[in-house]
Amino acid sequence: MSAITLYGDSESGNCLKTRWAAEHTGQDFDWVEIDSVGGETRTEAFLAINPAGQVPVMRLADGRVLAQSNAILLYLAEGSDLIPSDGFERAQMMQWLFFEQYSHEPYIAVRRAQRRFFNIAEDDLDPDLLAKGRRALGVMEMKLLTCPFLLGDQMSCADIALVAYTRVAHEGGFDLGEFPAVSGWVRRVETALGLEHAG
Ligand SMILES: N[C@@H](CCC(=O)N[C@@H](CS)C(=O)NCC(=O)O)C(=O)O
Repeated sequence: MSAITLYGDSESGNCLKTRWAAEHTGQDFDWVEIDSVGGETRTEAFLAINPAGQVPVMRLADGRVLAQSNAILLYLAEGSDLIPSDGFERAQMMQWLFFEQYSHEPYIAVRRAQRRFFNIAEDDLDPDLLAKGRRALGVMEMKLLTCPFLLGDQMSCADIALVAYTRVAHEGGFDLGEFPAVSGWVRRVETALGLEHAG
């Protein structure tokens, strides 16, 4: 048994962030596959691990448990070059992590989930999801026109968090062709993480 156990759904960007961080930083971990769409996050056994009923969750060998993808990502990246040593740059990384959870994931990941996993018809989707998701991609585009990664020349946790759902945004009906700098960045981050292109 590894010192780290990650409970996650391989179809979920939130969960994949944590797996990529552990792989990129060369840490051993066990992956426990949880079918979040099929209801496995709501079983009594799972709720005993995370009362919030969500993946990802990380459990350490001493029994400590951590939820929330970006908190797990930061824990796994501790001491690596995914976290800048400069205080202001670290705060900029956090800025992107909060942006991801408040202004990106609730639109891009949710629209993708509604289309891909819940088969909701296009006409029944909330139009706000497309508009607000496109706005988030526009914010990223402006930044990525000026530098290869969100903080500059070095990949950080911000790129891992934001690439998770951006690379599959087409499954949510978003056209990344409208955002060429974002498209180039997706390929760059995928290469740095050793991932096949999702497009
Ligand atoms: N803010 C949380 C969101 C986690 C989340 O939405 N998890 C989904 C899968 S992506 C889930 O477990 N859904 C199952 C459920 O709510 O029962 C994070 O970043 O970890």
